[in-house]
Amino acid sequence: MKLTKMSRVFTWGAVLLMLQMAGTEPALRTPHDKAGVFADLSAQEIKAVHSFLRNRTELGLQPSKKVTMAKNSVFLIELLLPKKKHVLNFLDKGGKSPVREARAIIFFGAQEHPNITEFAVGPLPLPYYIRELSPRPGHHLSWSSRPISAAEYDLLFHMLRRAITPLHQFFLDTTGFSFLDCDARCLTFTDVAPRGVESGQRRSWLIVQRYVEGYFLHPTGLEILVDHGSTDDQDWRVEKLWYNGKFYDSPEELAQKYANGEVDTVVLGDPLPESTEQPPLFSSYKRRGEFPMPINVSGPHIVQPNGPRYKLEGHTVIYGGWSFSYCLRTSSGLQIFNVLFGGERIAYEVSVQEAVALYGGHTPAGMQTKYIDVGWGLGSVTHELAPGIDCPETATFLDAFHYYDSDGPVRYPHALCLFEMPTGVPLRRHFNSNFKGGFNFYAGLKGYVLVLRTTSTVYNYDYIWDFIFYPNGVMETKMHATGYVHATFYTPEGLRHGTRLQTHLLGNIHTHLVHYRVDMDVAGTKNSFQTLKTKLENITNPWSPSHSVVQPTLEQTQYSRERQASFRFGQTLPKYLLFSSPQKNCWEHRRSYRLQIHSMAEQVLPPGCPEERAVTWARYPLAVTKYRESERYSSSLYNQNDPWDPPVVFEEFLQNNENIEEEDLVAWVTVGFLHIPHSEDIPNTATPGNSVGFLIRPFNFFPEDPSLASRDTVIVWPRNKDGHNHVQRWVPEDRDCLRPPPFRYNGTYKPV
Ligand SMILES: [Cu+2]
Repeated sequence: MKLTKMSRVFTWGAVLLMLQMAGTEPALRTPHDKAGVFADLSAQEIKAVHSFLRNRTELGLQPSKKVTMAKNSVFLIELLLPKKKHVLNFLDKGGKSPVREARAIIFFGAQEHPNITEFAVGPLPLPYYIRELSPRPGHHLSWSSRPISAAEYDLLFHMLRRAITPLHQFFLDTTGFSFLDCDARCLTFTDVAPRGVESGQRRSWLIVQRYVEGYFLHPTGLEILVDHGSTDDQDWRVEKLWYNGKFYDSPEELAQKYANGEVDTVVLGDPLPESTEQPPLFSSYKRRGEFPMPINVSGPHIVQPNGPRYKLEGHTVIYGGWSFSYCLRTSSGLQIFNVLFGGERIAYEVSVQEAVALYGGHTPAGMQTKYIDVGWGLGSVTHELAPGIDCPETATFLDAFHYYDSDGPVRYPHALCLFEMPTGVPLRRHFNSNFKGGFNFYAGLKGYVLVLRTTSTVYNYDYIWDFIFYPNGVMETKMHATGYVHATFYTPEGLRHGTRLQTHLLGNIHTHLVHYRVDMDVAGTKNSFQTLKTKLENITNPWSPSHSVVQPTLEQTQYSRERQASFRFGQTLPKYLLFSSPQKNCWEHRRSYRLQIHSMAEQVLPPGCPEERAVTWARYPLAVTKYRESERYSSSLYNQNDPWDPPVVFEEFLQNNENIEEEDLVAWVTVGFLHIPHSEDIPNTATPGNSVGFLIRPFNFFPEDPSLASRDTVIVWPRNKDGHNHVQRWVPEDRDCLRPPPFRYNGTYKPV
């Protein structure tokens, strides 16, 4: 047994040594061709599933774009992941390839009791069966929990235009904009969620805004509550209005009171600059102002003189010691699978599960807002990345296909990018002084990382999602928040809940929280979880007994049950969170990977408050559970619009309090930050300081730093007899400077 462990350790070392000596390409082979098992559905596969469903006449399907709620339509088609045991059997044991299936969500609106049903459709690429996927036992997907669709927005606009006709003059007088015959001076709205106060409701507060560049920052002071729960849009009603601090029961009441001079109105100035001499709109990106030292030339670029140093084989990425497969899941976002370093598995899956933003405010829309973004198509809003801005020009840009509220696959060009970049800081370096004005040697390993990136633009906000791979076996995930803040109309009372950002604008306080699933497989699926911390001891100084020594000692805790390994916010999270294999390294330490969390998140909602049921994962910066197929996702498309009775309740994953020793473990990580908007959030929240994430780092996993295999090391030896320093390097010095490709950006995404 021991021999096997030792031989594994030494084999890897020997491979490195052989590679350095032989100067050849790495000989390690991983079955990349097999990784197609994780690949997102292709456009052809989506089409095949869609046409298979359309041909099932008993489903009575109609196009999604048909502007009615009373229809049956396919809302979403995405990959249905096979069971992990089947995938591992295929990848590791030569078992048969798991059946490829799609998950299809159908909204059955054309019936007396409308419902949502999820199906498995397979086998791909030529499907011939359909199987209902049941939600958790005892739960059914309520009709009101479905995400909003383009058809529903169409109907909402129609209904709103009709209902608020009496307010036409009021709008013109107070905003200069309107909903009718408006041309360049139109009003629009932002709807907030959750939509109501209890399960079964679909009552949305709409913030009426002037439709100008950055309209999110142009509330008019009017918010409207609309009940749009019925499948017959003729039943939809304006229930209430709020204008500048006061509630009104109907548009007619507000119009009448306005005509009577009984409304405390705020007349907004014209937001559109009349001439080019005037400064641009405050919500615009257009340049204004001047730096003390203006810069008039373009900045540094990344060049790859020898082309990319990573390889992309289908959906699998190979880079130095790393290999992994990626998936851009339409519903929830970026996932990576089968993460290997040096041919050994470290994680089976690392994936984004949910992103929420929970607000406070004085206006009804402000106090109502609890955005749970998977319910807004978090994984589908992956719009085009700009070379040189969103990713370096040298990046490989990858398209994505989503079927979300459409009638066929939609191509999102350049939705993902993959690139290597210099970090600007050495991975390791040392100046070995001879303390006589010279050195014995200098050595450094250039800092490079590989980044896989996508973004989600959820209306006003943009999330940038990164998976970052370092050559020393460290992997990092990061979420940067940017885009427009969610803002409401300024009233003096609003200052309790935010910051005044403009004459009529309040940036509302909110907390961003992101949930990740980290299915660690540290050298196999049998892992344990333990923490290390320090404890001070006060002992008699052994070499000076009249004195004492106060020093830290190591304190290790082994966790045996899920509840024990669920850390609440407010509780101190030990600094060293270790996922360990039963294998030991040559020094008898368990081969482990460490989870290191970078976050400023806190408990936002008290456990048990109504909407908190949808985000019970947000109670825990870290919870460790035993792998279960029924616990693949901590949230769902439906948690947003029925947070009171959601189909997925993370807390239930912990209820059976399973054993977690020598088991297949999953770490669930919550990261986030409190965002108190400030004037510099105009026009947009900036990425510096607004990123959170975590790292997984080897801890006694390798016999030594595995980046020793990198050829980017440079060693300088002091002058020899001829007076020259000797520079030792493993790749030729780069004297070229290739020009990057010219800037290109398209900006469209189209059905295919
Ligand atoms: Cu924010």
